[in-house]
Amino acid sequence: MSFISRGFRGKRRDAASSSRVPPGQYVVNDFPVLSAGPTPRVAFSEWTFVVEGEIDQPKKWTWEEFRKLPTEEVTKDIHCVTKWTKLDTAWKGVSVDTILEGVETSAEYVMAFSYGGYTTNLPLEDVTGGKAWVAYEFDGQPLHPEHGGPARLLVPHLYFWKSAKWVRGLRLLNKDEPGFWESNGYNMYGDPWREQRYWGD
Ligand SMILES: Nc1nc2c(c(=O)[nH]1)N[C@H]1C(S)=C(S)[C@@H](COP(=O)(O)O)O[C@H]1N2
Ligand SMILES: [Mo]
Repeated sequence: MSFISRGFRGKRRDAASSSRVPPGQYVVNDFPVLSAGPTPRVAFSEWTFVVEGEIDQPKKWTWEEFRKLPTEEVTKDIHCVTKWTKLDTAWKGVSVDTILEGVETSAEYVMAFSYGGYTTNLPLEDVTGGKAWVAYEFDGQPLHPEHGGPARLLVPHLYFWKSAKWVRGLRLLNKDEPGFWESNGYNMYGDPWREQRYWGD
């Protein structure tokens, strides 16, 4: 009997989590590191974050100024295009809504750009409305450099390559342009629920 009930519990757990796991993904418990190049080491004293492009007055924060912005704590599932999904990741950071507060722009897209040269493109709609953060803590600790510290973009509803590590700013654009991976075969949008992994998906 105990064998049967154990099996039953196992299936129920799978069913509960599979509704959170996009097609083609599997759940991992560790936190893999995926970087296209070496980890840039950015000193807090040198770090700045900027909003530029289609904006009258670019906005810029030092680390000290940025840390004074209102923060949010969020717990989200993340999905990498290499097929791992990590459930319930806990972050603290600044909502992109806060960063863009008061900004008037005709732009419909953003290019996130990073220390080290990485870029990734997103519709403005996908980084506003409570969908994206510039995160600087993971699991209650300062974000480790390998995972993007001092700060990274967090856009959990899209594949994780959109969550630019070591993010340095957002460029507001009228026209969608491919970022680093999007120029190298990855999908321009990257919705994990529609398996938009590569060009043509
Ligand atoms: N600057 C930068 N950001 C990046 C990447 C990168 O190579 N450079 N890789 C992306 C990819 S493909 C993934 S899956 C995640 C990996 O984040 P992690 O190393 O914290 O797991 O970061 C994304 N952000
Ligand atoms: Mo990835």
